[in-house]
Amino acid sequence: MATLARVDAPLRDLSAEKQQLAEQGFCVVPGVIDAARTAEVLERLHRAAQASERMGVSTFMPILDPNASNVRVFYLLEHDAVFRELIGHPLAVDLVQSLLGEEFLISNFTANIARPGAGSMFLHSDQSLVVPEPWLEPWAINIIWCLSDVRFENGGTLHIKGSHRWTKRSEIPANAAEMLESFVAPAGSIVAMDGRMWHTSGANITKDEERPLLFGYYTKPFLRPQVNWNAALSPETQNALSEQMQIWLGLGVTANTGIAETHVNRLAAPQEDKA
Ligand SMILES: O=C(O)CCC(=O)C(=O)O
Repeated sequence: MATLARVDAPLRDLSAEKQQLAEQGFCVVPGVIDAARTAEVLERLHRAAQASERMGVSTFMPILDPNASNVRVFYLLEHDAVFRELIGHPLAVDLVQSLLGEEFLISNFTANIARPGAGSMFLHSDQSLVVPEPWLEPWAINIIWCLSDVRFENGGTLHIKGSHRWTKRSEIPANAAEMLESFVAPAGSIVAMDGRMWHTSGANITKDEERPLLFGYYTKPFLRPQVNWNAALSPETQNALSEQMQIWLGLGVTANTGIAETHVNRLAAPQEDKA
């Protein structure tokens, strides 16, 4: 197996991007991984898609996509170490914490490869999938890894500017579909998107361009993750994770109750001040 080239850009000052994320609900950070690493991650994604089919986990999800030109890959964290690195990438975590605060959980990590002929899914916000309205604050964020250039023609994620301010379904305008526009980002970028932003996948109208995106989904720690990582990750994978990653995945006995972790640690600590 080829070794992974660790040539990520060093952590940078993202003040402007964080401000844009807070105010406008999204930001694009180009050059997070270089071309060689992007190509390697993409190759591993294709291998994961094939492995998924071999294991009987279909990459076509009729409840999400209109046809099989969208290739969905679930359980990325189990498939390959490279995805375990990306989900905890310091730059991604920096953006997540800027929106959600220091404590968060990794709720999901999946891929959507939109191949030529892929069509749009339904309009949604990811926060609305895990929290009932009203949506008053950002409790979720997507970190989207762009493994190709992303633009309207190849199915770039369509989003509605300002929609992260909609607090209820009744605020979605009747002409919402006309308000959609595509993210534009070069390969190797991260697009960070507030979980309240309404969006959908674009249609890939190119002849031969694939649009592979990875969706890292992070939430406030009091929300139940979309994936039960205790069930989805093998014991080998779980044991290989850092302590920090185990906490972010809610794998400990206290699962997703961050504050309770502190209490448990206190109870387990020496009790000399009790005398
Ligand atoms: O593939 C995309 O551009 C968007 C996918 C998405 O929003 C989803 O799967 O929930």
